[in-house]
Amino acid sequence: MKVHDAMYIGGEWRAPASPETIAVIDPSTEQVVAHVPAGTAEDVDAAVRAARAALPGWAATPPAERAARLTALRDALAARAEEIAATVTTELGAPPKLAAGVHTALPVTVAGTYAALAATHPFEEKVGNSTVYSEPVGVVAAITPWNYPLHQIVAKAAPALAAGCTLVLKPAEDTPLTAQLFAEAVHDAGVPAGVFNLVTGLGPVAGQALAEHPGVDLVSFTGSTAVGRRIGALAGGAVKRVALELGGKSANVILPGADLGKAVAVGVANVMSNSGQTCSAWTRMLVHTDQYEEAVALAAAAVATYVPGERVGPLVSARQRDRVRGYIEQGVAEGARLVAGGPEAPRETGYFVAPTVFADVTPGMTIAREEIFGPVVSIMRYEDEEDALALANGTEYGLAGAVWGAPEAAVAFARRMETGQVDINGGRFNPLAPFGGWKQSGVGRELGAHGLAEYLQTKSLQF
Ligand code: TXE
Repeated sequence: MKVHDAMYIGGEWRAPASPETIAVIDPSTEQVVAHVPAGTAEDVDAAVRAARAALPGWAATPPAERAARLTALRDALAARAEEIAATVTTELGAPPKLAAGVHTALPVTVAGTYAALAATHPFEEKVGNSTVYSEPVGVVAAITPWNYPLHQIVAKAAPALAAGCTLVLKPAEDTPLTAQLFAEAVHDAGVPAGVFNLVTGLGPVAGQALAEHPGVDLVSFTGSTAVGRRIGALAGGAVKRVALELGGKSANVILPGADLGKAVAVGVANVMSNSGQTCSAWTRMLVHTDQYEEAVALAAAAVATYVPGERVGPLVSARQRDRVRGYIEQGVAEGARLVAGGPEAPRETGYFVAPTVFADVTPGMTIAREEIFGPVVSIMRYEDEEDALALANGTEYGLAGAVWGAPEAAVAFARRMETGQVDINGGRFNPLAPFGGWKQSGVGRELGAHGLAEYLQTKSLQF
C-alpha cells in the first residue's frame, strides 16, 4: 500500500506545512497501518490559492473536454479497483465483497454518469428573449465523511468538475488513504494542475480552515448534523453557497399488503450493510400490530445470519463503537425489548458491535429519535395507516425510507412521507436519482442532474 506523506496541491504532491501526522487504524485489527499529514490552515490556503488560479482555465474549458477528463477519471478509478477496494477494507473495515461493490464499483459508475452529463447538459439555453448560461459556482470546499470513503468524494468531485468548478477536498481523518488514491486517479486522468487539490487533516483544524476560507465559493459537506449546522451558519454569514448532507432516521414502513418475509429480510440487510454506517439506513422498521410478533421473529432470525467478521465488518473506530454500544445500553435502559445482539463485544479484537434488534421501541425513546450509525434495527408497532405515517414523519430527519405493500397503496403512502427518497417494494438504487434530505437531513442534492445543479449558477442575457 502506497501512502503519500504529502498533500496533492497544484498538480503535485507537496510537503505539508507541519510535521504533525494522523494515524490511520485498521478497525478489524486495531493496528496503525499508516500515517498521513495533518494539514493546517497554511496547507488549506495553498490549496485554495491553487484552486483559484486554476478556475478561469477550467471554467472556460469546453464541456466536451471536461467530459473527456471525467471519462479518463472513471477509467483511472476502474484501473485501481482492486487497490481501492483493499484500501477501503483496511481503513474502514468493509468486508471484501462490499468493498468491491458499493465502495468501488458504485463510485466508478457515478464518475461515468457525470462524464455523460458534462457532455449533454444544456449549459446554454434560450428562454424567450434571453440566453441563460449555467456557469460554475467557483472554488468548492468538499468535506467528506468516512462511511463511504470514495463514494462521498466522487459524489462531490465529479459534479464539481463537470460544472467547471475547481475544488479542495478535506476527507475524513479516519479514511484518508482512499482519498490519496482518488488524487492519483485525478492526476492520471489528465485533469489540469490545481483543478483538484487534496488536504488531509483534522476536522476542527483543516476542515474548519477550509469552510471559513474567503477564497471558497461553495462548501459541500457530508457528515454529522452538529458540524453541518456550524458549517451552514458560517456559509450563511459569508453569503456562500452550501450543500449539507447530514444524518437520517429513516422508516421502513411495512403495510399489511406487503410480502412480510421479504420486507423484513431486505429491511434488516439494509441496516446491516456497511455495519449500519449509512445515513440513509432504514433504522426504524414500522409494522402493523397484527403482524408485529411475526416480524420480530423474522428479524431476529435474519440478523443471526450476519456474523461479525464475515458478513458484517467492524465500525470505523473505537469512538464510533463506543457511541453505538452506548445507544444499545440506552435502549435497554429505556425499556426497549432486546431480541438479538446487545452491548457486549462479539469479538475480542476489532471495533465490532453485535448485530442488534430491538422490539417494542416507542417514539420517545432515544434509539427511536437519534441516529445510531451502527448495526441496530428498532421495530415499532402501528395501529393503522395514519398512525404509521405519524411515526414515519415523527422525526427531525428526512433523508430516505422504504414502503412495502400493494403498489398503489405504497406509492400513495410514500407521497405523504416527509423525506427525500423512498424505495418502493425494494426498488433498485438509481445513480441518477437525486439524493438528499428534507428537514434536518440537509440542504441540496447529490447525484444526477440535480447534483450537477448544486455546482452551477445562472447568468441571463436579454436581447
Ligand atoms: O462526523 P463529523 P463524525 C453522523 C453519524 C456519526 C456522527 C459522528 O451519526 O455517528 O455523524 O461522525 C469534518 N469544520 N455521520 O464525528 O465530525 C471531519 O473531519 C469542518 C453521518 O465522524 O461530522 C470529516 O471530514 N469540518 C454521515 C467530516 O467533517 C469538520 C457520515 C465529517 O465528520 C469539522 C458521517 C469542523 N469543525 C457521520 N469537524 C452522513 N451524513 O453520511 C469535523 N469536520
